[in-house]
Amino acid sequence: MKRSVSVPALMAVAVLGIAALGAWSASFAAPAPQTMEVKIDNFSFGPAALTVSVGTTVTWTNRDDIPHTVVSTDEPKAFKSKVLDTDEKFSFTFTKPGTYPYFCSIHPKMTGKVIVQ
Ligand SMILES: [Cu+2]
Repeated sequence: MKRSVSVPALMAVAVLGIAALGAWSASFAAPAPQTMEVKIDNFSFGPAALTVSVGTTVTWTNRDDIPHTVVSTDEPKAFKSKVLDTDEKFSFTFTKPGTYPYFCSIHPKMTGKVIVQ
């Protein structure tokens, strides 16, 4: 091996350079859109009341071992999920301020709300 700089060393420099460039360009990117999680477990939404800012995407995840839905109570409905089996998710992005009550259409006693400010 007569070369003063090995190929692996050059590759390492290249990888570090790309990583640094990525970090640098990420610092100029728009703030990442906010996301919030609601867990469905034991026949309840957690948290039952969630306050978010406009533009937030809320993702509901069914952690229960039976199917549930996430359906807006208002008419017309702001959002309506399909039936979510265990570990399935439903997401909705709230673009207007207001209070959005919702329930599970299979178990109507399960209710929650999202407050968008
Ligand atoms: Cu349910």
